[in-house]
Amino acid sequence: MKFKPEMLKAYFVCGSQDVPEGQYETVVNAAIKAGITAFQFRDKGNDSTLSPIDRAAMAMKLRGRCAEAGIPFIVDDNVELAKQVNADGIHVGQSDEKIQRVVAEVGDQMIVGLSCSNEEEVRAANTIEGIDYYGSGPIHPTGSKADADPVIGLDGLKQLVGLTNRPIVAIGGITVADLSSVIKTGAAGSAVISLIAQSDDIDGVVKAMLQA
Ligand code: TZP
Ligand code: MG
Repeated sequence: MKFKPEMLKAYFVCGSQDVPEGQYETVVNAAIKAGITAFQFRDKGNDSTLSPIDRAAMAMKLRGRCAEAGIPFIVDDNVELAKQVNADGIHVGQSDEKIQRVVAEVGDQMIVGLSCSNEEEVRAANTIEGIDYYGSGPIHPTGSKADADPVIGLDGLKQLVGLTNRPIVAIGGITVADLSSVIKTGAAGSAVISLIAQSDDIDGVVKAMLQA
């Protein structure tokens, strides 16, 4: 699937650890139905409620749902799993598998995203060919990632946007009240976990993301 910055507008990131046990598929299906523009499969080792076999099966299933909906299915961190399910994309952090290796291995067949939390990381990433988009440092404190980098705020986001021609998606503690401010910084959209995963109005939240 060819990358377009519009895919970052309403980007849902989620793993089984982010929802009540047994609800993962239901929540992701609801988000897809509501119109998310991308989905990231981020099912994390210790907190995951899925066994490795169930994880691969779930990835395959959700991969199929995204394909039906015409949105990219992006795997967090795990290049092997991304290849196994023929994912549309892979997203890695600074401490995951080296971005140069990821680009060399799957860059010609997959969308490649890289988390860049500060100026230094954006400048370094700019020199590496084959990265499609950056995920920002956390905008606000987040309860969804234990080892999150220091918060950068909307001002920090705006700074990062000014350092690159590549699209940046904002992440970290984003609420509905932030959505239009995020877009005003020049970022391509917002990536959220809890805003959707913990919502009792997934339709309303996704509409707000699309309209921001
Ligand atoms: N990377 C930086 S913050 C974060 C990730 C994966 C968690 C975002 O979750 P939430 O619930 O939208 O703050
Ligand atoms: Mg990671």
